Amino acid sequence: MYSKRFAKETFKETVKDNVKTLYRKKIEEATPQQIFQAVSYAVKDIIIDDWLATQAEYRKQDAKTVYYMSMEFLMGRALGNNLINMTAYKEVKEALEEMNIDLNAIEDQEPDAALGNGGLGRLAACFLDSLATLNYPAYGCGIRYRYGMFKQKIENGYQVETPDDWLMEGNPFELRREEYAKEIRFGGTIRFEKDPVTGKDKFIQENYESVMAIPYDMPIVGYGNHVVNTLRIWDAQAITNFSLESFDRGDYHKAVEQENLAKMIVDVLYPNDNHYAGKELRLKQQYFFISASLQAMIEKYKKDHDDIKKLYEKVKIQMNDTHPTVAVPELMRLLIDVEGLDWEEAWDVTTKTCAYTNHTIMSEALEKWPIDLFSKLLPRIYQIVQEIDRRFIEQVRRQYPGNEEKVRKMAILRDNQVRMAHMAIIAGFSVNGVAQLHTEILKHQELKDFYEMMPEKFNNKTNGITQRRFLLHGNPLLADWITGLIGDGWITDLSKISNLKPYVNDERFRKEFMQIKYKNKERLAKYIKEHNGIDVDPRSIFDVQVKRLHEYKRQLLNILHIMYLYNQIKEHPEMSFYPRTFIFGAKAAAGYLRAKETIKLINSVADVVNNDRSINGKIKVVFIEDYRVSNAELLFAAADVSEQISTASKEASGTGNMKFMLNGAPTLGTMDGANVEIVEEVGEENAFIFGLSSEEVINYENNGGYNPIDIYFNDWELKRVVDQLMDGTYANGNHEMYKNLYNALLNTQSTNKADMYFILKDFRSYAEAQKRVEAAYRDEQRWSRMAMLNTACSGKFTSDRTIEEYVQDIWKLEKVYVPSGQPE
Ligand code: OX2
Repeated sequence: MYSKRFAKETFKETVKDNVKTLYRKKIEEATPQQIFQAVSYAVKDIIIDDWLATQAEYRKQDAKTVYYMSMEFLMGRALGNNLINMTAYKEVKEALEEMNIDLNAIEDQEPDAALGNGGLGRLAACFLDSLATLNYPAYGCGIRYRYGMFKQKIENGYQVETPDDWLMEGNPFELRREEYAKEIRFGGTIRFEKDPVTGKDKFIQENYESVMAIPYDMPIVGYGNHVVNTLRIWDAQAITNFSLESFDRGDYHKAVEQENLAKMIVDVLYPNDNHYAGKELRLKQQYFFISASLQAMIEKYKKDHDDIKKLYEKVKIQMNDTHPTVAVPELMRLLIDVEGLDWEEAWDVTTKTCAYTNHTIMSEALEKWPIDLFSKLLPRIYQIVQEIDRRFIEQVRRQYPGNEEKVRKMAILRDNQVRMAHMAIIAGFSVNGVAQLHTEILKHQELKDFYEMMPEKFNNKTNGITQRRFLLHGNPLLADWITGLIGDGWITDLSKISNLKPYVNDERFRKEFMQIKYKNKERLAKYIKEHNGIDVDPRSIFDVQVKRLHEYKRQLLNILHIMYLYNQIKEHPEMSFYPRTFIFGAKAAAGYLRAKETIKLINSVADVVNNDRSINGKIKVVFIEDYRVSNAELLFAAADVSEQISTASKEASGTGNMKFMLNGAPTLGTMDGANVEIVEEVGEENAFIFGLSSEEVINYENNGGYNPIDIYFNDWELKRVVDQLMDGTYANGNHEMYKNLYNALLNTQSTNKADMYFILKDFRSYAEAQKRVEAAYRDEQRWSRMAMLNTACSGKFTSDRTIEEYVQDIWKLEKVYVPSGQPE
């Protein structure tokens, strides 16, 4: 498709020229990083033509556009992915080989764009890939954090965070768009005036601080269709650089303050997953990128349309969790104060434009801003929120006369807090959960009152992942093999992967499938040797749990079980045991003590177990340092077992579970999140399910929790493991090292806070499921069938399916076909 421009010789020349102009070097003298830059500029050069053509076509067709608003976009690396989607990966690999350059090594030069924490941010990235591939006009809007997700070092078994200086060498794919800069105002006071001419109310913000928001655009390349959408991330800059005239030059202090404010706002991504910290700077970040994005959106709309009241016909705003929900009052402000609409008109537009996705029911993740903080930072926005709340309460009272309990539960402003989720639900025309089970829990538990009052808004959109990154790019051996059998239709239509099913019955194909898995395990073993210095045997079972460290995800259950197995093997050396490599990867939020203790425990168990010659290498434990998108691709491809062991009801969906499935790893998991739907697709006999159901968990919770003490005293093997947290076995004799973990399990102060994630309760069920895993793995025929069936049944879990559902039910976009932007 890009054959014309990717004519090998031309491409090679461009790379050489780039090395020359950028670095005054010959290609033979260039460092790998310099070659990465030179290659990336050559690739961007080609993308630009399609980027221009796409945007021109959108404008020509006056196409409706979705704005995906998100504090996080966990993009990972761009070069390999862009080449894949340009369908030029193999050609470029060849071209570089002819210059003695290894594309893989060049790809490794690129830092991950880690502008996200975990599932929520990676989902946003997968959605952008699918939107472009499916020909839908879309913007991703976010923040260009100076430092992304911290880099994790493991020192002496502990996590140490270091800054992620991802822009150090420059980002070859981004474009700075100074001309679209927007001013953002914080604080000050609001003066009210009647316009002498129109008689309309006017609200004037005074004594505020402001910063400029500068957009950087990154291309989002669709697969093989010439579509290039835009991820627009905003940088902040002091206003003094812009209009020295309008600024009081004498006020040096103010200038410095504004400089600092600008630097601080976009300085760093908050490294919390599923946890709200309530920091003022975070609210500044939110308002900063939302105000900038909405101003740009309206400006763009007005270029081609003059009736702002019909804005909703051309744009939809999807709010990725509550983080961007200040979009509701900000859109109201822009429509009323700037565009001159009255309240009802503005409300009509806003409520037809904004839609909200909920990603969690964890109460500690719910954003509730203290009113005094919120109103000081955003005085005009706060007035608007008050008016939204006032009108909503009136409506509740009309619908439920005399029921003040409803008002108390549903209001936006209550107990000196602004409840952002309530605002999003009240103003949004759509509220969706991210897996069937999660949406049902929202409707019947967490958001019950809202569901009863406005059932029509609620809908489910089960998450998905892009097969282009997580199979085509991450697992080239399997991708080629699948294409050889069923053709390459699966790349843009993953339902076609079910055409593998007939081959599952043929032993020859199952063997080939397992040989590829073996090669991927060798690739990972090499990575582990290089990074951890540990030898792992690719013939052992690769049992993998990679995801953020969180109590509800229960890495602790996994490691306690390993401690239990180790005790067993030590006690019964003759016991038959299939060798197992337990692999973990996880970052803990910097201030999350129990999470950090869990990392230390995993590493300590690894030290003891890996160095105990007496167990003949039957168990190996590996902690992958700095788990991120780029090494995740290696891990999914090499996994035999996918650990998805959250406390039922807590994991809204999960998306790692889908990536493992796609790469042929059966799920060992609870009936939680999207695991339920995975089992539905692949069949319960091809997964290993254990543990309490979500109903059982919710039941316990509604009745004051459960008491783990009985389990502890009645199961001596489990008791021994729990006691080993305190007896120094994994702490060189230190009895305090894991006391927070011990207390979390058995707490001591208040029993209803003991083992809140049901680890002891689910332990035996988990251990038994692990036995089933071993038995299944021993039976090669059976295992290869299970593994291959997982791949063959993964069609539902493409983000292409998810995006089509958002488009049909929520955004109602039209596909736009783009002629190649390549000059002939
Ligand atoms: C995550 C959820 O925890 C996870 O279950 C889900 O798959 C992912 O979002 C994408 O929907 N922060 N991260 C999440 O929710 C929040 C809040």
